Formats: sequence, C-alpha cells, structure tokens
Amino acid sequence: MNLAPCHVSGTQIPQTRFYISSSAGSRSTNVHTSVVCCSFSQLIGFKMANVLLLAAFLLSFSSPTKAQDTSIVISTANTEALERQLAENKEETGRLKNEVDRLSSLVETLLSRVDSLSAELSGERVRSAQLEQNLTRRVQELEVRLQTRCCSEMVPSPQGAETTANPRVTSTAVAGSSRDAQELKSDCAAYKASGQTTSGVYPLDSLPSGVQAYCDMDTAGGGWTVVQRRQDGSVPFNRTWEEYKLGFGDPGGEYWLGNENIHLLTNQKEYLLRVELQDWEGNQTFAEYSTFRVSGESDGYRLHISGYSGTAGDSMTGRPSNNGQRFSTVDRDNDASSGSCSQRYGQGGWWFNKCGYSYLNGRYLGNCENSCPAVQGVLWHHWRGGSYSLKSVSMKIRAS
Ligand SMILES: [Ca+2]
Repeated sequence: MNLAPCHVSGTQIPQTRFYISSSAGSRSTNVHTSVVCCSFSQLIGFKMANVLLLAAFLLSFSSPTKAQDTSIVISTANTEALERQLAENKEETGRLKNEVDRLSSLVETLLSRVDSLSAELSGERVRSAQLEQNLTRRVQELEVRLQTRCCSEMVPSPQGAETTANPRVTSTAVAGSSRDAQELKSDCAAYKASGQTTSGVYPLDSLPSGVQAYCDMDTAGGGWTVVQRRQDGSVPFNRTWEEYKLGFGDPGGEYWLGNENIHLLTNQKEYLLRVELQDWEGNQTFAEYSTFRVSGESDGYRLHISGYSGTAGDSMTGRPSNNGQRFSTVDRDNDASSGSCSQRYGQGGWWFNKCGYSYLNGRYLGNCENSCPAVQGVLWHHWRGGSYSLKSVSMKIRAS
C-alpha cells in the first residue's frame, strides 16, 4: 500500500494505492484501481472510498486468483455510485434553481410594492399640502367674517346675521352704516328718493333682518336694487336649492340675493328688471324687462317676466322662454327638459325651460372666447352665443 497526494476541491487527500500480488496480477490492474480510488475519493469522500478499497484488498487476499474480477466489480459499483450522486446533484441543482427563481420573483414583487408605496406617499403629501392650504384659507375667511360680524352689528337691523354665505353678511363697507333704524328703506329706489346717491351696500327693511343689497345709484337714473352680480368668479354659483333660496356671496362683490328675498321685494310693488352684460373685449350691453316678479317657494319661485327692450337681444322671453318657468337647481329639477338642465349645464340655479338662451348663474369660465364648453358658462345667447362665457353680468330691479 502506498500513499500519494490526491486533490479534491483544492484540498490534498492522501491517496491509497494497492499493489495486489497474484498469479494473474498485472500492472494495469493496479493502475486501474489507483485511478478509481482517486476519482471515487473525490466524489464520495476519502473515508468511504477507503472502506471500499479495504474490502477489495481483503477480497484480493481471500481470493488472490479473483483480483482482476474484484477490481472490475468495484469499478462498476463506483460508476453506479457516481451516477447516483450525479442524479442527486442534478436534482439538488434543479431544486436550488427553482428556489432562486422563487426568491427572484419575490424580490421583484417587493420592489414593485416599494415603488407603488412611494407613489402613494408622494400623492398623500400633495393632498396633505392642499388640505393645509384650504384650512389656512378657511381660517382666514372665518377671521374676516368674525371681524365683519363684529362691525356689522353697528349698522341698523343686523340681528339674525348668519355666518353662512348669505348676502346679509358682507365684508364690504355698508353705505348706510351711519343711519339709524328709522331711516331703513324698503329698496334702493326708496333710498335714492330720500337723498342717498352713493352706490353701495344698504340694509332693506322689506327683507328679513340683516339682509343687505347693493344699490346702484348711478346707472340709468339710479335706485337699482342689485339681486345678482358676477364679475370675477370669486363666488361659486353651483349651489343647492336652499342656498339659492336664502342667497349667498357678498353684496359688495359677487352674490345672489336669494329667491325668497327677490320674491318678497317683487311682490310688494311692480318692478322692472335690468340685465347688464360685459364681454372680455370691454363691450357692454343691456336688456330691460318691464315686468319682473318671482312667486313664492310653494310655486317653485316661478318667474313672471315680459316687455323686453334694450341692445343685448331677448334671451329670456323668446322661445324657449324663461317666462312662467319655476326655478331649478342641481338638487331640484323643475325644468321642462326631460333631464336636468342644471345637472347637465354647470350646476347653477335658473328658471330653465328646455333649457333656454339665458344662464347668468352658469359657471364662471373666464375668457375662453368662443370656445367655452357649450352652455356651461355665464350665457346670454342672443349677444355672444352659447359658447361664450361673459366677463361680468348683473341683474337689478327698480319699481316701475
Ligand atoms: Ca327636467
């Protein structure tokens, strides 16, 4: 037996070499056994190979004449062991490959999830910033209203002032703030007749306590009580029935006096309506109607209007006419259309027919020239068409 180096994965392992003496023994038999020994040691380990070789060695002594056959048997056994090991290695490799694939897929999924969460986080940050801005703006508005309420209580009949968008509360200076309760008038024409010639916000004793309106003392003889005004889009007009009923906005700026207040005013005497319009090119025009009256809520604030004159064209009493129509809002459909004109067109309130040629409470779209979304904006069809949203409009009434 001879020891010689045998290398397995860089580790030096002693190699056992057998010299088998027999009558039929030959050098080639010894060499073959030695090669197998080395390969086998490499594959299944040094100890196991030595056990097998020792067995072969003993067999060769017990049956010296069978030495060559024994070597062949060992060689066959080694080959089968190699094949088994190879198969096991192949199976293990396959299993490991599957595991690697599974882990790779898991990593991909996790990376995708991380990307998704990052995007969500970014969106939440934007929403949070917007919410903070809105809250800040809201707080500022409430502070202004609080100050206004404080100061409004110094003018005649302010009690009952609400903190909603009702036009009875305003941040604009009240023109009649120096008068006492005995000087209250029923409308702006009465103020004009009493010598008040300054345009501004006045309280009206014909309306619920605290309600104020803007009096135009300059246009066409003055004494006009403004019931609606749009001029900068600062006040949204997509409002509910209840909001249109009570009124909203700022009498010193954009506002709707309220259907109930318009009803009270126009049922105390005969009124005429003046509609003033301005486009984005600076052109101005107007329409007047010699009769203007609004029924009570039980009749849906129905409009009674007639007697057109003016330069704007008749977009209210031509067909389809607003005359005789009840008021409709986004949450109450009283129009003559099979659907809801308010829901379809800008969510504002109006005396829609099917749906009609006028819509002064439409969305404030700004200057989109003749390419505004059709029938969505502030419209007077007979002047600038249904795809032009006007820059400023106002509706004002005066006893006829
Ligand atoms: Ca309808």
